[in-house]
Amino acid sequence: MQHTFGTSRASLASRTSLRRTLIASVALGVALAAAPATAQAHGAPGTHAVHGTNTPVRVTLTVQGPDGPLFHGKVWTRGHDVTTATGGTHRCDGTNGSAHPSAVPTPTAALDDAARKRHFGWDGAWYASFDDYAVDSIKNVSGGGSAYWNISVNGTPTPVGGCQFQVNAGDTVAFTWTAF
Ligand code: B12
Repeated sequence: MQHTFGTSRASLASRTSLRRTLIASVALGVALAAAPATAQAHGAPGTHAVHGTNTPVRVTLTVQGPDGPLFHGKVWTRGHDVTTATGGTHRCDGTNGSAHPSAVPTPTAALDDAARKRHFGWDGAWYASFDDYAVDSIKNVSGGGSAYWNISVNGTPTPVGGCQFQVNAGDTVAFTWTAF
């Protein structure tokens, strides 16, 4: 009897414990599900944007000219239409050339955002064949036939033009004057 009574109390305690565990698990699940969404919505540096979203991201932008740095700073950016004197107005949001199915932040859009905020100019010819701009001059510095503005992200030259490549929060985007 003692044993039966003991088992019954233990069984009740076990069911109560199981219910508490279930409630705690559900609460934890809800909290975990909400946490990443909050971080992404704020675009915190160091976090990566969800692929395929155009949430503004903060990147470090460097423009390295032939005689030294022309710009270095952090910039908030997202994919958007840009306008250049030579190339006119076109999208620059990663959907260029069908590189991404929906808009994303890009290197050239980051350059454009920095240029607008810090009041400097850049220019680029539009190539319909690539659905992209060739960035030809920044702050009136151009390649002049013997150099070009190389685009790299985190130290690696992009394999596509600056409106086709996706940048993520915390990335380092560099436009570097590079001699042929
Ligand atoms: C030569 C060349 C260059 C030269 C062009 C100047 C010169 N003195 O010749 C330089 C070194 C400047 C160059 C730069 C870049 N290039 Co390039 N280049 C080529 C290459 C090998 C031949 C182009 C060519 O002469 N075509 C023949 C002429 C007759 O046709 P064209 O239309 O007049 O050619 C012009 C355009 O191609 C333009 N151009 C060259 N590269 C690029 C890149 C982009 C995005 C755009 C819009 C235009 C453009 O310059 C050419 C000369 O005026 C092609 C590969 C290929 N097989 O096409 C890659 C190619 C076009 N380049 C490419 C890339 C990625 C770049 C860069 C973005 C690399 C980088 N990360 O910096 C940069 C452009 C950066 C910027 N400032 O916007 C890619 C483009 C892919 C894409 N879908 O966007 C290609 C296809 C190579 C590849 N990865 O397969 N490039």
